[in-house]
Amino acid sequence: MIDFKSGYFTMKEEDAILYAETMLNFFDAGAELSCKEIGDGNLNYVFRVVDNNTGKSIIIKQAGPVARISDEFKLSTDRNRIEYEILKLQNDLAPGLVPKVYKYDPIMSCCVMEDLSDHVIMRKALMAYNQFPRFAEDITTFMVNTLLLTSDVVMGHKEKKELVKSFINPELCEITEDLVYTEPFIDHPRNDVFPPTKAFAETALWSDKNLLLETAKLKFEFMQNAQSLLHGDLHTGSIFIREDATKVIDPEFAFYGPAGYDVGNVIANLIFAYMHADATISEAGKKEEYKAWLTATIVEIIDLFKRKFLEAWQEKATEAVSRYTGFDSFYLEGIIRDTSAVTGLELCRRVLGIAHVKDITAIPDENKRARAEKICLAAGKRFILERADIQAGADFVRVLQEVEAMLWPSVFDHFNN
Ligand code: SR1
Ligand code: MG
Repeated sequence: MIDFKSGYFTMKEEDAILYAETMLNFFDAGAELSCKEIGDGNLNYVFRVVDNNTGKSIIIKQAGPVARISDEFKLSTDRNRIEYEILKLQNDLAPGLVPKVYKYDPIMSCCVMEDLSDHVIMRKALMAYNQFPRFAEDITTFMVNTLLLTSDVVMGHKEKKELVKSFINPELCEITEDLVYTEPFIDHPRNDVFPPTKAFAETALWSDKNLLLETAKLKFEFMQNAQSLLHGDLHTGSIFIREDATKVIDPEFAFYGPAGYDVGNVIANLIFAYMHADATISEAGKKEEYKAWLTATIVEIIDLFKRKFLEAWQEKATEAVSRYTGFDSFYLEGIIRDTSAVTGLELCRRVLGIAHVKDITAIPDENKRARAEKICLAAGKRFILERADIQAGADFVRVLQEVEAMLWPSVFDHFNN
């Protein structure tokens, strides 16, 4: 008989059923349980356990000892504790915007949480050209509440330092330091470059010493600036969405870092959706309408984030010097500068590095995929280099559209498609 108390092992679907039956007080005695492993991320196993009679369901998420994407990444299963604790904290800070968590099991390194199967993963929904009118409102509330309220501006400094300690996350931070800030900007053996994009990466990125220098500065900003308790991986695959609801999931990369890291990830991943729509919608009117919704959403997110951030600062700041004239705007400018830089880093790393996004890899036409990738790289480079001048929502869209206009499909591509 399997015992979940004597030591860790990686569960299979049948183990997750037994776990639900023997370790949780969730299903009725006569429940007829079935289970499917539904994880599609790079790291963990996600079991959905359902009572076939009532439809009642739950998620058991287990951290494995190595990443699913590659067993090169050996990772502490403590990330599951981080995920559980931060989801509880985020639910206090931004109620209703994360799933409810019910239990953390330090032996099995699993946590048990609300099943959100009535939502869809946002990346998939965007790739099917769906629009979400509430998203900008919800994600800016989530980001302002989780980022500002965990910073020294609002939180007592001793309490904040306790959180810095308990969310030290060295292995997952190392993944980001390597995969986001280092490898994509050199011809690194772990990169996975689409062959038609390689020459462009060599000329536009890898041979640019100034760009390398800026990425070095940004990497040290990421490692040294314990500004806010970040989600740490806030891409559209970490968001469950419905027309009337937004739920942020998967905060296992959480740690104290620069607030712009989260905001930049959101913006870059909307740009991936934009490039996917551009390459795959054939009807011109529909394409322009969908791209216009995405650019309006990018503008709204940046501008609303700034507005809500300053309002929350007025209402909630406790730090003695925080009300000196101009300090709030100075502080926010730094976050938006970092947002621009991280938008650029994320755009480059998802194209060149080991961890891709489906928005780009699922573009079936090779010429169109290569064009989308080059736009991401060229725009990414500008978001990094020009970060000091990118402050309004409209600036983000301007850079994207200027690059898009420069890399207009050639006459040759038109004849080929
Ligand atoms: C080895 S993990 C690769 C990527 O997947 C996660 O979602 C993070 O984005 C990480 O960089
Ligand atoms: Mg994830």
